[in-house]
Amino acid sequence: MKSRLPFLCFCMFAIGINIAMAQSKLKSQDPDSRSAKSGSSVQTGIPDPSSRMDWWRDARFGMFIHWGVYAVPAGEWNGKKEYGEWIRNSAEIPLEEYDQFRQKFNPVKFDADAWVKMARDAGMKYIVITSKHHDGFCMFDTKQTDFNIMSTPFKRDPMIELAAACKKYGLKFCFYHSIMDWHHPDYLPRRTWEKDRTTEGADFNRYMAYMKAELKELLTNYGDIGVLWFDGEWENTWNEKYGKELYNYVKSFQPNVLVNNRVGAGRLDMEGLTKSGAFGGDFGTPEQQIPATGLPGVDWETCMTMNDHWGYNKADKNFKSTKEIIRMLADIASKGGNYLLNVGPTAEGLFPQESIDRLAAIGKWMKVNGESIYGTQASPFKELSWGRCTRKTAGDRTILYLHVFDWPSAGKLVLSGMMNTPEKAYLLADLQRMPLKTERDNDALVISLPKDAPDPINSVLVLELKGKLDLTEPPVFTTEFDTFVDSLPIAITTNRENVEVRFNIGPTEPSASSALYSKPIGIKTTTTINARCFRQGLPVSGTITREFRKVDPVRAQYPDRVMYPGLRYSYYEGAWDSLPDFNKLTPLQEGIVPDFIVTPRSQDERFGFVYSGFVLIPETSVYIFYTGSDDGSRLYIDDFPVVNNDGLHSMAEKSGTIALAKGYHRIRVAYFEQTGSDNLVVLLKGQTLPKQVLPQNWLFFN
Ligand code: H79
Repeated sequence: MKSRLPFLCFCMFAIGINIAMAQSKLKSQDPDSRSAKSGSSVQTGIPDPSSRMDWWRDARFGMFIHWGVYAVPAGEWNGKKEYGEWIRNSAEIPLEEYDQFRQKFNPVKFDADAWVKMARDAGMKYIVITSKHHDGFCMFDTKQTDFNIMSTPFKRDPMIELAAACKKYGLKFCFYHSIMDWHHPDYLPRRTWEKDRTTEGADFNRYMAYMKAELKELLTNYGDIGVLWFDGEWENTWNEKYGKELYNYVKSFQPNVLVNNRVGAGRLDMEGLTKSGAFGGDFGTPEQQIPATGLPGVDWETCMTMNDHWGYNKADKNFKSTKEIIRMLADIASKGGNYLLNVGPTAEGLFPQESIDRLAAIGKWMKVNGESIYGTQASPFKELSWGRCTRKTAGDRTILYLHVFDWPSAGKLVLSGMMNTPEKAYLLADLQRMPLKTERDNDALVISLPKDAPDPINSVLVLELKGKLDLTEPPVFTTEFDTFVDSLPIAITTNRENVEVRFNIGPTEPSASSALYSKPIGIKTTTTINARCFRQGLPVSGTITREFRKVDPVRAQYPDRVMYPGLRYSYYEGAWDSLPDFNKLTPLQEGIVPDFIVTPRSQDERFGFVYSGFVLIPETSVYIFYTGSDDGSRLYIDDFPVVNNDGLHSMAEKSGTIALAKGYHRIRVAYFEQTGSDNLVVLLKGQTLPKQVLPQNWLFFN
């Protein structure tokens, strides 16, 4: 459906990270997939994407501020008290009536210095504030519309004051700017309930020009901007083309400004990540949720309310506790993400007292423990029963920060799954850094702790390690094949140092006396293999086990008719969300094609193809077939369903396995495209055949 910018691929992989170690500032590479720093971008004139994002990755914690004229009703309309910044839409307030809030918006108690200081003291490194929310009201001095802060009794531009305060306190100043706009006459669509707002003469391209003019002001009048945080991109008028245009436009004023993924049109719901293949800006934006696991190679930021509303709601007292917030911050950092925590100030210009209290308490914790959050990377461990882990790695040195939520009553903390013995272990809250006793219990490190936790919410323990992180990961089978026809070489690898891999043929776990792995194991019958890492006669990993099955290949077909190069195709039209039963439809066109091309058709969207013929398999083997398609596809060999890649999606690859004897086999591929871009590619891989596009000269019809 969507195409990918080559530039973005570069962002994803050419990312180096600058890590501040406990005492010294060292440069290094992250052991995760965010590594391999590229120096080449310097010559191209494009700012190095890694250094561009360094501050953001180091920051880990920022403040979101939702402030606008919706703070005047403070969440209440016609007796209902459930509203927030969406009040105009949810309570269906007509434009003229909503406009009245303007006259009542006079935040005389607004003190930019105090706001930014509260964020700074909470340990936050950036502020993202609503320059415009969905209601279209501009909280800055814009020349593009009167519907802005200068036409309120306040008559001051709070953004000028906030920009100055951010500069003073060393925070990055950032804007949230809504794409959706319920006020501008050129924005489309209208709300479904807005029966009397005509769309006549509305021109979305003119709206785009309006938004660009606002963004130009935001990027030229307020100094350096850290992030442009777009939102409200999901309506049908927005698309990837506009998104890329806006992305490039904002970077033309400030090349270093970061842009969130909602500038594009490929966000996957509130999980906030971008569909594969779609344009995703600089980082993903999970909203009100934390991903279940880390997302290697993806930058992301969870935004979250402190209570249940973004904009000020006077009745909403359902605030998260300081404990919840601090633990969420550690949880997010342990998964490699940022936390953007929201405050909804009042129409007087004050933070709610509950927010002030929580910010102060978080700040107290951050003052002691900030080092375990800033500039850290995701935990190397999958799950820790007592808390979370963050880390910093530089060269051969690693610091692990163990965030202990549940302080062990027996005074011993067990860290399973790592063989390194730390050079130092101490509590971050302990200024003396009194060494803690550590001992080894097989694959676990047992750390002796004082009886009482230094912090009832999250006490951080520091482990300083030298040498490569040695996690007790089992070895891996490198072959993709679980089945074979005649024989299969089984290769096993590990990237751990100073370990030997021992294996057993059969169901039993390997012991120190099992066979030592040195070269691929050749098998000729159905075989189960178990393998495990050992060091000095002791197991230092779990065991992997896999069964490799000998299978009979599907016999080749020998049609008695002559074979001709190419495939038969049938072409259909229709608006499908998944593959239809083409057998029940009448093709609009039929003919011969050299391979799986999707060009002989009369329209760009809403069409389908079925290709059928024979594939000449050169040698008996197990084969993996793949289809890459946008949208759905299915592949059948000799009527066996081999690949199911059905459904609406951008370019996606799926595979399936089948054992085939040498010779001709029937092949059929069904494909459909709904809207957006179209693509179909069929590939295969054999036991000795590298993965490749199914060659044209293997395809026949009769
Ligand atoms: O500014 C705050 C909210 O006002 C705004 N985003 C945060 C940062 C927000 N707008 N809408 N929502 C939150 C919830 C809306 C969700 C939905 Fe959809 C919009 C459901 C269907 C359309 C986005 C697109 C989520 C799923 C598809």
